[in-house]
Parts: sequence; structure tokens; C-alpha cells
Amino acid sequence: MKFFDEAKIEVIAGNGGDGSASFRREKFVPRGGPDGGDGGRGGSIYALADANLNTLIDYRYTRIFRAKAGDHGHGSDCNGRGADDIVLRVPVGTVIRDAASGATVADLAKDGEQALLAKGGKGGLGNLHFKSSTNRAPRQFTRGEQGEAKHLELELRVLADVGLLGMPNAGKSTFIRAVSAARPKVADYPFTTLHPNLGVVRVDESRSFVVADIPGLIEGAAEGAGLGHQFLRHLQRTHLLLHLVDIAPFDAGTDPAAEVRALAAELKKYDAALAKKPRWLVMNKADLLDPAEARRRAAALVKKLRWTKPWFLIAAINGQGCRELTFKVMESLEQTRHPGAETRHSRAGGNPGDGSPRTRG
Ligand SMILES: Nc1nc2c(ncn2[C@@H]2O[C@H](COP(=O)(O)OP(=O)(O)OP(=O)(O)O)[C@@H](O)[C@H]2O)c(=O)[nH]1
Ligand SMILES: [Mg+2]
Repeated sequence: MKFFDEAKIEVIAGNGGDGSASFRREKFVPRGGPDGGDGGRGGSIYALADANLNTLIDYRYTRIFRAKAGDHGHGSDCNGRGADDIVLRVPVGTVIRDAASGATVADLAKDGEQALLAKGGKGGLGNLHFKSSTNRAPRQFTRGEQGEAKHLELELRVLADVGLLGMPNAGKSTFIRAVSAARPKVADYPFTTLHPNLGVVRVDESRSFVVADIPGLIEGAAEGAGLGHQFLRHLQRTHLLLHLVDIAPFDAGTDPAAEVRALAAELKKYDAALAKKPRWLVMNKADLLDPAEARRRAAALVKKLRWTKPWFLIAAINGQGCRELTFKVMESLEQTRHPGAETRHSRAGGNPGDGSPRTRG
């Protein structure tokens, strides 16, 4: 499942300050020597890998990063102040290339790893440095160096945080379309999805997660039925599975409880660890039923399955219930990313929304 998050940015390091050519002027000290200080260095720009980030989405908004120049040197031996560096936080796994040459500038594989992207210019030398036995009143000084400037390409291999699991036609692809900018094909025949799709779900300005839509799974997949179960490997590095089930099956003889159990059994056959991952029940196609009937069926299914984990009743086709679901998912992922921490915006899920999640891919 190849999916890259990309961003293009420009980094401009600060210029160094100029050195100063100055002479001491003091009462009763005729011809005070040179006292011009050095220029300060310009600010550099660094990238820092941060495990708390999972997409490059922030870099699609701000694209130019400019560090300040160093101050010029002054008289009285005063060196100019160096400018502050800028540190750009990027997700672990981000590869940074020079857009012009294609050369890899940084490959930040570990949390806390840091790389220099653009070096600030060195400060120039003040005339104090040019004093010698033969030249006691040098007027030379040097200018500060220019800071580096580069166009960079950021690229991140995305791993899904959340996997969608469900029988064909459960509405997995419809769901990912509802909550992200991903646009996989949706159709009313089984096995529409043949390859996994990833979508970035953005719950607000700074919080997002990645969801994987995979082909439908059927009973007997372990023995090769349907498309088999090999694509379940795409769910192995996720933290949470959303198990979609059609709450209003076209064929009245279909038992959603049996479908859910059948898929749980297939998961276990594929990999016991995958079967142990947190799995939430998402009952889809609520729009096909009268609201009271939908709630009644949902409650009955939860009871029949003795479902103790979170469950949701949604209609992926019109976004109903999807926003609440994505907020809960986000909160749960934040708990796994920072165990023990208070969830940020923990009440955000209760916002009266229009039911249409704000998303971006
Ligand atoms: N009424 C209604 N129809 C839905 C809903 N969600 C999906 N559908 C329909 O169900 C059919 C299957 O939807 P898909 O999203 O392709 O299902 P899938 O789970 O991705 O299916 P596969 O890719 O074959 O595994 C399509 O005709 C959708 O329009 C829903 O909430 N309400
Ligand atoms: Mg699909």
C-alpha cells in the first residue's frame, strides 16, 4: 500500500551580521585602537522528528520559513547578537530532499533526530581582528555571509492508524469517502475494492489520523474464498479496527451478528495478534431504516454479540454519525500515542455539527 504524504517548502536561513569598523573614542585616550565587534550569525533552520506528529499537513499551509539575520557588530568590542534558529517539527519517517538536485538532505527515522536544512550565515569580522604590528588602525571588516536558501520536498510514507474491516458492500469505501478526501470506487457489487486505499481524516486544525480501506473479507477467506485474506497484512500496524456491518441487509435472511462473528473468526485465523487489536462495531446504512427501527436493530445486535467495546450507528452515504465516530477515534489514538495523558478537546465530539465532517486528504 503505497501512500505518501508530501509537501513542498522553502527554507531561507538568516544572513550573518556585518563586522564593524570602529575606533575607541575615550576622553584622554587619543587614538584609541580598533574596537569593532563581529556580526552575529544568522539563524539556521533545522528539522526535528517528532513522534507526536503523523502527517505533513501543517506544511501545506505554511510553506516558507525564514530565519532572522544576525545583528551587525558594534563599536566598543560589541559583537552582534546571533539570530534564533528555527526548528521545524516533522513526523518520524519524513524524508527531505533538495528540490533542485534531488539529493536527500535528511532521513529522519527516529524520534528526536535532528538535521540541518539551511545554515545561517556566519557573522562578519570586526576590525579588531585586523589589528597587527604594522597596521594599528585597520579599517577592514568583513560582511556577514549569506544564509543558505533551498527549496525542499518533504515526503512521508504513511502508515494507517485505523483499518476498516467488513464484508463486501458493508460500505467501507463509502465511509472513507465520507470522512477523508480519498475517492475510492463505490458500487453495489461485492469486491469493488481490489487494492487498499488510504485517507487522511482531519478532525480539526492540528489533529488527524490515517484510515485504510481494504477489500471486503468473507467467511472462508483463510481458505482462499473471495479475495483471500492476504490484504489483512495492511491492518497489522494499525492501532484500531472499525468493523463495518450492514444494519439493513437487502436480503432479510442475512444475520448481521453471524457476519460479525464470521469475520472475527477470519481475523483470528489470519493472525491472533490482529484479532486482539481494539475493534469497534460500526453499524452502517442507518438511513435505510426508520430511525427508531435502526436504533432497535443496533441495540439488538450489540446485545446478541455481547459487544462491550464502543459501537456506532452511522450512514456513510450521507455522513450521519461519521463526525462523532472520527472524534472518538481521534481521542482513542491520542490515548495510545500518549498513554495516561488527558485527551485534548475531550468534549469536542459533543459539538453540535452539521454531520458533515471537515476532512482533507
Ligand atoms: N443507503 C446506504 N447505502 C450505502 C451506505 N454505505 C454504502 N452504501 C452502498 O452500499 C454499496 C457498497 O458500498 P461500498 O462502499 O462500495 O462497500 P465496500 O464495503 O467498500 O465494498 P467492497 O469494496 O466490495 O468490499 C454501494 O452501493 C453504496 O452506495 C449507507 O450508509 N447507506
Ligand atoms: Mg470498497
